[in-house]
Amino acid sequence: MAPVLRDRGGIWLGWPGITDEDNISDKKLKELMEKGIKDSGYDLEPIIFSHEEAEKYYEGFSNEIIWPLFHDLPSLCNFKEEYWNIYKDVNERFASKLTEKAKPEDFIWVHDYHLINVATRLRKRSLTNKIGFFLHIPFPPLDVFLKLPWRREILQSLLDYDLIGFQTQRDKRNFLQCVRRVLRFRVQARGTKNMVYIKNHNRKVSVAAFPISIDYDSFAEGAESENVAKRAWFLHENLPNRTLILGIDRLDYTKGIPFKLKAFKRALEKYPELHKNISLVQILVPSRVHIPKYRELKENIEKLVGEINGKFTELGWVPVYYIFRSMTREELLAYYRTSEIAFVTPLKDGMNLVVKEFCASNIEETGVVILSEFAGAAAQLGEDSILVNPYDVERTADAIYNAFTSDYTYRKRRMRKLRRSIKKYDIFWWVNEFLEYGKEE
Ligand code: GDG
Repeated sequence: MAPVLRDRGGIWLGWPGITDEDNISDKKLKELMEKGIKDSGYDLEPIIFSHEEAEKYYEGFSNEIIWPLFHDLPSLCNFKEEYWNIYKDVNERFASKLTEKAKPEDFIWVHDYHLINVATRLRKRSLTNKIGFFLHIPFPPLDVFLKLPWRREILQSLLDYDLIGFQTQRDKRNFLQCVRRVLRFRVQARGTKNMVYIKNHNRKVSVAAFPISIDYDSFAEGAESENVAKRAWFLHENLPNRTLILGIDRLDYTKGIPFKLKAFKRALEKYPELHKNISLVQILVPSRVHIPKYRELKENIEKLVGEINGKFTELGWVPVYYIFRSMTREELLAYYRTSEIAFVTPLKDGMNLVVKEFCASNIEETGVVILSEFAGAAAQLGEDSILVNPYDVERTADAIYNAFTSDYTYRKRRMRKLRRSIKKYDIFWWVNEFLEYGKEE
């Protein structure tokens, strides 16, 4: 969101990830906590949580209930009534701060599953501003959503917005089906393919899909910069005569990393000509590491990497380079620019920006994309990618081989099309679309 706010100005209200019990030594963070800061073009207003709120609202309701459920993994949910109560309290705190800060003409744009209940709280305070909501993660199908003990409350909270945006038509359809079946509301389709109206008593709620994107130019230009070119050259110099297949994922069970590693292993078993000619660079970005499920996942990933490397490594060739840390933007760009294949196989993903960033940075236009059909990005990029079902290890292994052997003309044609589409529908297009709909009566 940073490029957008820089472009348009405004106030960004959010949790900076620290609690009032943390001992903060960083000067900038201290300043942010005490009085907020002015960035170039917009203001940051912090909402600081207590340790209990961080645990039960953020890790609890948001990340142990909504996150797994909305990614179709209800068995990983930890449904607790106290999580729901504290979720409402924290949403109330956001609403209270918003009421203090918003001018009557401001458009209020609430982002993501942590804040679904904010509009309800604002309506109670009789705020008359237009309020939009964008869900960055998928919206689950009816039979999965029904498992949520607070299913009515969550739907009713969403209907307190004026505009609800989803990543894809699939998510929008799922939501509308839930509204029809759980709340028995009528849904009215309008002239355009995208927009649908729901009548919520005397208010009209608009629902549409807005596939999020990236600041394309900044990735394309960044990839061309001298520093990135040097880094990219250095990477290939150290790994000569070899195709690099790149995975960049936050440490999360939805990203399907164990399946991905199993598919890579299977490809090496099935296609010996890949030996010494391909290496997987798997970058795993630390996330939610104090939650036990995430720690277990990390151990499982490391075990699989160890097994593959133990079985296949030869002098001068390591099949998997595994990196567990965050990268600077420049490092990231160098990996994007230098890798021949993007390996993006989440089990379910709202959109997936990594695949868009890879294409934007692929300035030679010779890269190939292997993409999960369950990533939101597949709706836009599927036609020019190699689509896989990430649970299907055998066929994903074949996809690796097909990407590896695909010829220059095929790559060039498809990558050009992918880049054209991402450039046209970039992050600025996305914001304009949302705000244009937001302005409508
Ligand atoms: C949620 C939804 C949806 C990652 N590691 C580093 C780094 N990153 C940046 C990437 C990319 C972003 O983080 C990850 O975005 P994704 O879209 O892949 O995934 P989520 O974090 O799960 O995001 C997702 C998204 O919201 C937007 O709506 O697409 O479906 O789950 O931008 O570049 N950036 C740097 N160093 C890293 O180590 N600098």
